[in-house]
Amino acid sequence: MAEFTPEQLLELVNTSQVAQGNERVRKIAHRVVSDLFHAIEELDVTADEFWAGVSWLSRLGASGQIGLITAGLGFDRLIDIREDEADQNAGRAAGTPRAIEGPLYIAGAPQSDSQARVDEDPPRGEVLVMEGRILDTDGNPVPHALVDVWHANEKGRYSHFDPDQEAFHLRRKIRAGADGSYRFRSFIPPGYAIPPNSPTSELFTALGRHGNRPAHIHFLVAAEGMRTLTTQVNIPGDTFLDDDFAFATRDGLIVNLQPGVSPNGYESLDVNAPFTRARFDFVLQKATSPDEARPEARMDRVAAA
Ligand code: MBD
Ligand code: FE
Repeated sequence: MAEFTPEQLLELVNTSQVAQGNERVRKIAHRVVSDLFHAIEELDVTADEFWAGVSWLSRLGASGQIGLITAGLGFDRLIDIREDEADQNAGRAAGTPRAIEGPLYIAGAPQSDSQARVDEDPPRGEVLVMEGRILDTDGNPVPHALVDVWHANEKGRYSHFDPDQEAFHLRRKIRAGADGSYRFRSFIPPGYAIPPNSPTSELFTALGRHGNRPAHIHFLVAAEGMRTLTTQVNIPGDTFLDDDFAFATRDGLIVNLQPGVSPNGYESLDVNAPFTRARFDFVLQKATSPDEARPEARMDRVAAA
């Protein structure tokens, strides 16, 4: 018989098998396909609507913006909320809150010891030095952590995703000192907005949503024996702090800015005039397995070996 009701077809799709395959992938795929079948039926999705959706997904994939959509539809934050819950249940919720990596990380930024100048002359905004220590949850310094930092340029764009910027512009890795200290100089970045005339903006327009993020700076902090921390800090006062299109901002991650700090002691960062400082300590959990201490970003972690 090759005539099916929708339920018969779904059953066939979900049970067809000539080899074992991967049980977990089968389970998840069956659930997602079932939910989509049912959504199409219950919402009476038309053929044109379905193919418009497939066309959009095809263009989305080609544009490299899938990670923007997962963030904008809340999936990235959902994953973090679930990790927070798992931590809570395991009694290990302490430390700097995690915040989503976002889709704009690039591995392999230039590395230096203790400090870095992340931007280039002339400054493209208010000069900022961010400094502090990497600590464990007992308050002890974590020696020689690797602090990978990245942020947007003065137009809210990220290098590697913007043809107007040099490779690794505003991306640096800093090997913190034996006492856990790090510092870097850059400028206070503006917020981010999704690219106009893109598959992402197309969906957001149709949803009646904006695509703005408040000003922020990203971090991936890794150290031997410690759980790798992915987080972001936010610049205070931004109008989108509580209206982030990626739902990524969190309490405890809004830095305190001290304006007018004397440049004494900051000459090696080319700071020669009063500047704005943000002091921030990153608090890492102890790793419970080597896997937790892997210094990779989210996709690199799961890339085929
Ligand atoms: C960003 O800069 C970002 O940090 C996230 C999470 C999503 C889109 C752009
Ligand atoms: Fe960002």
